[in-house]
Amino acid sequence: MTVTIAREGAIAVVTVDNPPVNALSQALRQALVEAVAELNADEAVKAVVLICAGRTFIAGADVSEFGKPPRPPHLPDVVACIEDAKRPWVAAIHGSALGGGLEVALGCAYRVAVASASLGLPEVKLGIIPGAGGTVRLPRLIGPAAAVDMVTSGSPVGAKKAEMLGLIDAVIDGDLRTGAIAFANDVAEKPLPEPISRRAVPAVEAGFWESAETEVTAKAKREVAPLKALSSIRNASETDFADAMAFERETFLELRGSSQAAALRHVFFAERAAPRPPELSGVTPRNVRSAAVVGGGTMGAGIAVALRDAGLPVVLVERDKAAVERGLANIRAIFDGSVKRGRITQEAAVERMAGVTGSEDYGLLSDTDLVIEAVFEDIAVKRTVFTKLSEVCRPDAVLATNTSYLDPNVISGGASHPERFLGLHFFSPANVMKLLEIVPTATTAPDVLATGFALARLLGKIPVRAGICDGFIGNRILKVTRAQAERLLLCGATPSAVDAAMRAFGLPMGPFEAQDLGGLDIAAFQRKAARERGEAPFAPVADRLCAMERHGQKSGGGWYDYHPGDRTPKASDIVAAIIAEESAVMPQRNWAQGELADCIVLPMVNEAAGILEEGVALRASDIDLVKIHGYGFPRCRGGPIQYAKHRGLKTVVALLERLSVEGLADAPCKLLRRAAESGGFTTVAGGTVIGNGS
Ligand code: 3H9
Repeated sequence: MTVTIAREGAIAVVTVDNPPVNALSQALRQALVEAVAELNADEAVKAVVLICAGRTFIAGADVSEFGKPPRPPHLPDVVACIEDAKRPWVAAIHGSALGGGLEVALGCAYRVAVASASLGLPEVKLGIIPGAGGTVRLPRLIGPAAAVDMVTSGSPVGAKKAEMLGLIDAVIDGDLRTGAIAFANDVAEKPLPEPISRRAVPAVEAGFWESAETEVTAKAKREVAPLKALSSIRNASETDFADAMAFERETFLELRGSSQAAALRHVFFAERAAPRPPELSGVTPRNVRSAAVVGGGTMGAGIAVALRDAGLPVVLVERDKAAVERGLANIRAIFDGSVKRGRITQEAAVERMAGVTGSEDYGLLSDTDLVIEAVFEDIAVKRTVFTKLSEVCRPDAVLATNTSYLDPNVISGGASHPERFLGLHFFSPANVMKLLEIVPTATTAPDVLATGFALARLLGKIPVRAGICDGFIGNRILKVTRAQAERLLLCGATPSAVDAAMRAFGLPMGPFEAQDLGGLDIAAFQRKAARERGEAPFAPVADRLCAMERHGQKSGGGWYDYHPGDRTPKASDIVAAIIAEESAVMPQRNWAQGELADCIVLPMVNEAAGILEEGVALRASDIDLVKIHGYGFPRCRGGPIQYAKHRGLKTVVALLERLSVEGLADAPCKLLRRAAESGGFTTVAGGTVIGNGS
């Protein structure tokens, strides 16, 4: 870390260089205080430019320090020191000025930025609120309404919008350093603006805070920080600066130690680690400049859109002309939907569609870098596709299957150059869902595996490596969730009670509502295949519903009844009668919501540990990412393993043992027991080991 001071005539340029993102470590805070003192003492300096080296302005507090006791100088004091400096400081912003970075900029007398810069207070995404004046200075500068928007959403704004809001004083065209120095020379001659801390907060209309609270509560789901941020802004509007700062700091410190903040920090670092697994460091991925998708159904079309959104030209191959037309129509419909939702412009949709070539001719793939198969989940059909691809594609082209349940080793068997084959399991809708399970086969070459991760980065997805087993990581845990949900029905719970318990836990939908939405037939198909393999999947009620063709919303009924044209689930007498018959021999009981959630979530944890034990996942945090990004596990609980750590691994093991004695769950697996004994799961490059991990 370095902070250097250079002179450009009467302007001092303070350059922060603390890679990778100039985070405000203790050393940087200290160096900034020293720079202020040095420049205060220099009568030749008329103004100061604060600028950063590398890819961004200060991106915030150093999140890795949050688990430790705060060390002085504390950031609010650093910001105050800059605000009280004898000469005006000008923050010169490129990249992102986030969190503590923006708070430092708010301490400066002026802020200028290049057009591509973004500015924001994303603290709520980490389960905290700004802790260095963000909720106190921002409403004084841009008014409470805009401040509430920025702080409670955590979303950054671009430089143009920041200028409109009054958050920055100028957008700099051309070189930032030169422009900022010119700006500083100019303002050095003018009277100083009043420091933000001494300004009053503009008044709000009657009822503003109440309606903001309703809105923020609805959006925050179960996260605590957004509402706390709102209270802090409101407090800052109703008390003086010093009291408001004290209130903000107290709230910040309280949240910093909360379990939600710990969980969200865990997710933050897991998401950043996922795209670059240590076991692939030094492996160069193959180039992917063109792509093709075989199969234009829902998944194939979504994948094609994801590839186009990332700028790759795409060929869509289908078996005949009519299927090609249907596939292209599916793709067009997704782009049209994106235009309607305001995600892209009409022109962008036209341009992206123009980059898709539909054909039934595999010959078009002779020079394609990456082909993703997304045809019907039938092993024979998929094998035929790969035989054809083996004939036409370059030997170094990467070939991938999007299977969600079949064994990629079997799918690829017989394809030529099996080292270029792997599974890429997208989640529906593939252009929206962030998760990508990357499944190497026994023969996948390291650079092909690395290509899967590079593709994920290109598509903006969260990649997780998964080993081969029924359902990989995500769907394997989903099977346990569903089986547990049915077990509960046989012991006195109703579908609506189970769904309500899981919503209360933080899932967007309960397991029965979710099955009715997605359709019960796919899981029935998988159970049939499992039975053919000699397994005995547990789904007594679902099997009977499927036998009656109650496949969910699409067939007018599943776990619930639906009135035509209405998706509101209604308790079903038919389902209740089946449950009563199936549960005749089981002891019935009254369930509290928390017990219902435990009975589903703790077996998920156990399955996750089993997945680690078998090496199907390499890192506990990977499983957390799978459940958060593919299955709606609440982010503020950090994923199943992080949640288990929060509950205490010993407690989890004890509860699972009790459930297993009652016949309500499997006994805890060996790895989970060992983790409970040794204090946690920890990860080393290449795999998970047991130890005193965090
Ligand atoms: C805060 O400021 C609280 C204050 O209000 C109060 C204080 C009193 N700390 O994302 P990338 C690492 S809360 C530590 O891949 P990009 C990251 O782990 C903070 N490390 O880069 C990764 O490490 P590695 C509010 C951080 O170019 C590397 O940097 N600020 C931090 O795609 C590259 O990260 C935020 O929440 C950090 N704050 O995107 C900003 N940030 O190379 C969070 C990043 O070892 N950061 N790292 O894997 C971001 O949004 C993005 O990193 C950013 C760059 C947009 C800046």
